[in-house]
Amino acid sequence: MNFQTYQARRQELRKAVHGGAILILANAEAPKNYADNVYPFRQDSNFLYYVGVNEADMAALLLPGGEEILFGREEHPDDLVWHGPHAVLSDHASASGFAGTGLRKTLAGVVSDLCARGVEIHYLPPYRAERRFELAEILETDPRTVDGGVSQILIKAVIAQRSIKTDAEIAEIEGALAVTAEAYREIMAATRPGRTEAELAAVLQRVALAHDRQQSFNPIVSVRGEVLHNTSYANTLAEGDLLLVDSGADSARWYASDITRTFPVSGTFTSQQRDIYEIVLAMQEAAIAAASPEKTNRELHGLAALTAARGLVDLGLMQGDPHAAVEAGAHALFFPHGLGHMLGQDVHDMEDLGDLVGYDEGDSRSEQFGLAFLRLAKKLQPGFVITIEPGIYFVPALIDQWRTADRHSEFICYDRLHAYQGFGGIRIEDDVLITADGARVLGSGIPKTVAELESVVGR
Ligand SMILES: [Mn+2]
Repeated sequence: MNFQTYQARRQELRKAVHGGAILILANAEAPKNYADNVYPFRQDSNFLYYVGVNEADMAALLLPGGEEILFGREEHPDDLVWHGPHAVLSDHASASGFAGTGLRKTLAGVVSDLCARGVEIHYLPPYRAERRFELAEILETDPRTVDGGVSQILIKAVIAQRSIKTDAEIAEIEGALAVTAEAYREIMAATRPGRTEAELAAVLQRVALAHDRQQSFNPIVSVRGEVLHNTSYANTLAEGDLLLVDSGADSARWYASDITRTFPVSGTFTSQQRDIYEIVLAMQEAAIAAASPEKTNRELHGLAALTAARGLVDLGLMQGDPHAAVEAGAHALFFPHGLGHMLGQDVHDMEDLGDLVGYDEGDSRSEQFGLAFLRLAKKLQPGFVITIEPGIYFVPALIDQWRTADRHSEFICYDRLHAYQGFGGIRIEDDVLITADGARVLGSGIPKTVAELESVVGR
């Protein structure tokens, strides 16, 4: 990716928005406890996509006539002392193909002049509170009106563009996956009874840091895999536990990766664990095999759910017609989340832009438990990169709740679930490219079958 890549992206965006000016703001540093002590910097993904510069407090303004201005901070003589030699605004402008530059503090004035001339300012939804105030200041409006003023046409144009990954972007995601694969090889080898979740989480951090990469999100490393977003690392691994690891490193250009593997702490699955594992693997394999531009992701989700229901009926944990069970939503006791999401510059790609990323206009999320958490339902297109991440979980509180309410008892064999107290959960996740006639799992492969995992865990 070079300055022409970013220029071309901006040109396409301007064409799609046709009319008005487009304002894309970089992120600011985020203070932890005082202004100079900050969280690791994460650039705004839209700014990365259209400008590609990883520096705080910048802004890009694309004018209707084709003029483009990159705004950045003023250099201070002391900067050389604190920051050493570094790229300045003119360097950033040539790296990203901007002809015009301006000081960030002049942005509000430029926008104000445009507004006075009746030029509409298109901007994207803020997801940080500071951004809302920043926009209010630039647009000379009340912060409470900022969200209502976001540009629908800009949102749709960005989604259309960022949804289709180019070869260079796919190479970035595979670059991220190479680091992630190394981290999984190391964490699997280091897993054994007596180790702590924290020690194993440190393996993921060490491998990414050794490549000078950040995590795409806070990793999950847990023997309580049934707690879906469990980011505490307080447990010690015991014989008989399953360890669920959901993590991914960023690429050099801040594209995400997102992988989940679940494996036995002892290195060998119990027969109970293996039975459930094989169902989850079958759910994932069925969805990957069916993935193509012919299908919607809602259909893939349904296929995974049906595979789960069939497997659980065979195992005696569910009963009745699997189709009817899925229709009723009974399988969601075990598979309570969506099959996956878009992946790209963000791990949940473009989630800041709302449900139009995953749902066509006029379509919306189901209200059914489980299906309501499906982030992506759209018809798939060549160039989409999605995660396919089915799971089966035994959530004691949820099982108790449903049993007490006698919920879906025609489909669920509650008496058989006592034997799964403390089982935890299993999820398997890969990153998948939709191609012209099917799909391709990205990356060079991370152990996934029972035999593959048993040959590497603890070794
Ligand atoms: Mn995911």
